[in-house]
Amino acid sequence: DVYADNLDIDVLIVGAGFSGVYLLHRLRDELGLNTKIYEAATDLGGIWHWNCYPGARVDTPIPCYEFSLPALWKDWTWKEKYPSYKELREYFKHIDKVLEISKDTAFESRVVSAEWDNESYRWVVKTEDGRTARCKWLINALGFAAKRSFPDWKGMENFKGEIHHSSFWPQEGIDFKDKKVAVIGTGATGIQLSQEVGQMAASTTVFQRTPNLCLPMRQRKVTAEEQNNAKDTYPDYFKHRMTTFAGFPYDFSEKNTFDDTPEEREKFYQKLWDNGGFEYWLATYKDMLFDWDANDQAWQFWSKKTRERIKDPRKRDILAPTKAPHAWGTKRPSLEQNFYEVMDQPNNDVVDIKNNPVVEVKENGIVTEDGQLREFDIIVMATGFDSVTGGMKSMGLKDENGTDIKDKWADGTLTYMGMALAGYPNMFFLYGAQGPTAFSNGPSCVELQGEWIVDAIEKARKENITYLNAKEEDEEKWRLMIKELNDKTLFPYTNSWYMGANIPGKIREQLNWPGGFPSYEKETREVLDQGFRGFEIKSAA
Ligand code: NA7
Repeated sequence: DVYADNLDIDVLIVGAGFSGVYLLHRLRDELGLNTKIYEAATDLGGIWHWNCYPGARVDTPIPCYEFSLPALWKDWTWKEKYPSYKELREYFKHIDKVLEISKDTAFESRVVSAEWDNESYRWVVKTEDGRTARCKWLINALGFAAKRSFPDWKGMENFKGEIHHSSFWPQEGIDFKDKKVAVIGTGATGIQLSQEVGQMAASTTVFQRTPNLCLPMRQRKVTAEEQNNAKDTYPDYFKHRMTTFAGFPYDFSEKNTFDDTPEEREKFYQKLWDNGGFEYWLATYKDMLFDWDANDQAWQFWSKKTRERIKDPRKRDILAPTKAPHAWGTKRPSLEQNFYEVMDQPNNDVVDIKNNPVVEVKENGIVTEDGQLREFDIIVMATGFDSVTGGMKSMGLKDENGTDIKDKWADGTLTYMGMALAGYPNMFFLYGAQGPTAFSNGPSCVELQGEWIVDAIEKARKENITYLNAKEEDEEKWRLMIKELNDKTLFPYTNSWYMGANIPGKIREQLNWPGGFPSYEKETREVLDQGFRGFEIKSAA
């Protein structure tokens, strides 16, 4: 019984989103290991369980945003090119039916402590309600958005209306009819939310600190027939996505921006723009994220295209200013469908809180520095997360000497390959710190890192390894590699959650592997091929 106290198993996975589900299947069904999942929520799906705000959908087109396992895609089709959280939840139900994940998942099981026992070589993991599991291997499959973040505005507790965070949305929904709504934040979430709520509420006011340089999604319905006709090509499609920079079905051009004439460039940008989605970001000239002049060309085209959609001149200058707020593409662009038109409606508004910050929340609304009080019935926080590192820092994770990971990471993040931690033997994590995480398509990244973890555990078992601990000097090398790669790009110049800059006091550093899939795969595979290079090993006699 997965809910039993004193579970004694081979592998415990924390989290039942894409990462946890994938690893449970591979470790249990292929390696035959006694594997279980602890999940804080009441269902599978990870982010797609928590995020059920209106308009929540994925920014990756199908069939890229799914597993490559034929058993899963052969009988599955989608309804929209960019599925909503509702369809994604259906997909998780489908996964459950085919792979039987739930039977080995304990729901409502939030992990509050995980400590290594140096006598028995087991992890001892405790849940909030007091159950304990002991396991030979611990896998943190928490995703990068497990710890939500709120502004610390004065007076929030005085607000008489409702306050919601996008990632803690009532499962029964919220009635926005005739309501005056404030949406705080313009990340991927804020854009999706305000685009949708802006069509339902009496008025929607977006509080924007940084404009989101959104791209057109080009959403469309997809038929079962067109998908089934394409399934012959799926094996190659899924193989190909692993060879691209970010695990998408496209990659950066071989060309640099100024290899083309201005006319050729305009044509190329227009083609990417018309294709929609992230192509304008991830299939563009290869120097766009490295060279200021090249980047400026991408910015100019974006600004021209976007400004012509907004009629109100004041809103136009806030949402799509003439001067770039940051290098284009160094902060995550959201995909929108009619965000700019919805914001342009007379009943909706946008407040520039970079120049006119919030000073206080009153019982009936929000006051900005210019003294104006705007009244609201509902405030929606789309203020994001203590991204990438927040999850693992919030589960009571301690190293073999009893030091909390918060202390290990107090002066900056250290990991080995974005999958292991020195001092935390027999533990792996994925889709988190210093992996390809934020610069990747989730399912692709999960398969890339998940495959490595499966192979590592299998190798360790074959070699009777009972203790596998990353070395500090190799963590340091990994951190340096990330820094060197990142320093060549334009990312360091922008305040983004990629750089930890969204959380006050957080160290400013690149939190993701910015080198792309092929280099990540090469580096990590070498570690296995060279006999767990960079790990301290103990084996059973
Ligand atoms: P993000 O991308 O972190 O966006 C959060 C937004 O909230 C962003 O616009 C922030 O402004 C704004 N924010 C955060 N804190 C504050 C405070 N204190 N005051 C005003 N505004 C604030 O989170 P999302 O949920 O949208 O998306 C997370 C990822 O999930 C997304 O990238 C996808 O990969 C899926 P800022 O830009 O920092 O000026």
